[in-house]
Amino acid sequence: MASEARGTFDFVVAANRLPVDRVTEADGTSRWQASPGGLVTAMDAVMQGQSAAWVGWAGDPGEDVAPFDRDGIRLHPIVLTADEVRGYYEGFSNETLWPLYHDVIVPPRYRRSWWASYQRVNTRFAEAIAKVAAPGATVWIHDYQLQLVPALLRALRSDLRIGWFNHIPFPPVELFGQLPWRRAVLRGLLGADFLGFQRSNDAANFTRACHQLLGTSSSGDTITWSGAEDGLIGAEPRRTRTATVPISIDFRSMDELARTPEVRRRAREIRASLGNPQTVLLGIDRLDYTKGIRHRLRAISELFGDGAIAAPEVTLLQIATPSRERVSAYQDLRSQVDGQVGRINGDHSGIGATAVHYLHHSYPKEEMAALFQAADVLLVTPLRDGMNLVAKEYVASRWDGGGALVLSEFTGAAQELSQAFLCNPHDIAGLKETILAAMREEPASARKRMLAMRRRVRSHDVHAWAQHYLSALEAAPQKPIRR
Ligand code: GDG
Repeated sequence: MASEARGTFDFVVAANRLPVDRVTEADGTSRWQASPGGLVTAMDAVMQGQSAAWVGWAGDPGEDVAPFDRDGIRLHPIVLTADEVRGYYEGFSNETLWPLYHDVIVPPRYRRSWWASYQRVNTRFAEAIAKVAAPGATVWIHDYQLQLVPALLRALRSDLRIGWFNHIPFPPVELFGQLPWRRAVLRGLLGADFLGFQRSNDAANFTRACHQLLGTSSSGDTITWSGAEDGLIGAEPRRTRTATVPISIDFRSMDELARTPEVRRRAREIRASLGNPQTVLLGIDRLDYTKGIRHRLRAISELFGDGAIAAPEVTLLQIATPSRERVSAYQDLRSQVDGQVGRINGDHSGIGATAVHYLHHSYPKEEMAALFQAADVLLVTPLRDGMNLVAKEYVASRWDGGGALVLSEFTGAAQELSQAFLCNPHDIAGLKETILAAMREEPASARKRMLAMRRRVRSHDVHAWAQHYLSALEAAPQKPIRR
């Protein structure tokens, strides 16, 4: 392990979580295991060969872990007490910001003690970054859990180049304005040189909120603000550039994985276990109320009820990955989905003819790739989603040009994957028609759609995303020169 460093890292990533999970072995010992995910892959590619550090929570309350090195990257754990996990993470991040930023699908809860905890933890992140960053270093902060960090960090270290990326939507000011601490959040973000968003509407919503709530001015995509009032930024007007930088996936590795003989064999095995239906419909989501699982099940239930589809010829395989299980809205959602699936199967399944196969588990990447291969139609029906990587992973897995994608208009992905079967999940009649259209599409035109979507995701992969983001951050507040 390298000696404790202070201010030597030229590139620093800050995210709620470190890119590793603690796993406990049978003998009680524990070790760190890389957590899977696109962000980790993307950051890995840009961090390699640089002196780089990652600041984040290790995932267990109260755990004081010393900084350690992994694959040439310094991991700098942030300690959260059990109270802070409740206040900053489950409370303010997941029960206040998450629903507020996803169009108040469930009512956000505004609690002053959670806000105090959020401020405290954001300060701790800023102090940790200030400690590890080298003079003039580039700092890339991720997501809604860390919105105060840009300004807090700038107050400690004005020499740094600071960027923030929003993985989730940014709501219209009519909703954002509900937040009792709305001005403090905007001021926090304006500490950055560059703010990246998934969709142009998210960037526009942010700019409008700054204008209405802070009185900033903007020209093109640059916001100008004299932030002296909070004492954090100094008397000079600051300029922050905002832009749309939609995230993506590691196309090549997903494509390669899906082509392996093991995955192909497993895909055939999955179809055989389902009784080799004519049509396998698939849903894979975190069990989250933003993902539109209930609307999807409603449409499917009606399609079975109408006799438009029937088991065993058609079956839905719904994977719902366990998520935020301590938050009550997620517990409610689980009971509702359990109930809906039970009712559909009670009404529409037969012996050896299951209408909905519902699995509340998470699976390794290989199994995900096999599920994608086994599916004729993937149903991605969120009510609101920053991007939705599952849609892009499906496209990357279909090297055979097969499969069809039903995709909600309310995802960031819909802006790029215009050849998908786009739907409005609130319109159940429309959703039913779209599902049937995807099932009935002629193979030749389905293939054309899939190949067009593959070209898009291949050329706009996660590596292109990271490069694009970093060149924008480097040039901000100017636009980067396009090569
Ligand atoms: C947020 C934004 C934005 C899911 N189940 C399993 C599994 N997954 C993987 C998927 C995918 C990822 O988790 C989920 O990404 P999504 O984009 O679909 O959704 P969120 O978790 O809500 O992510 C979202 C994203 O950030 C990135 O900016 O796109 O809009 O909400 O990669 O494959 N992976 C494995 N087993 C599972 O069971 N291995």
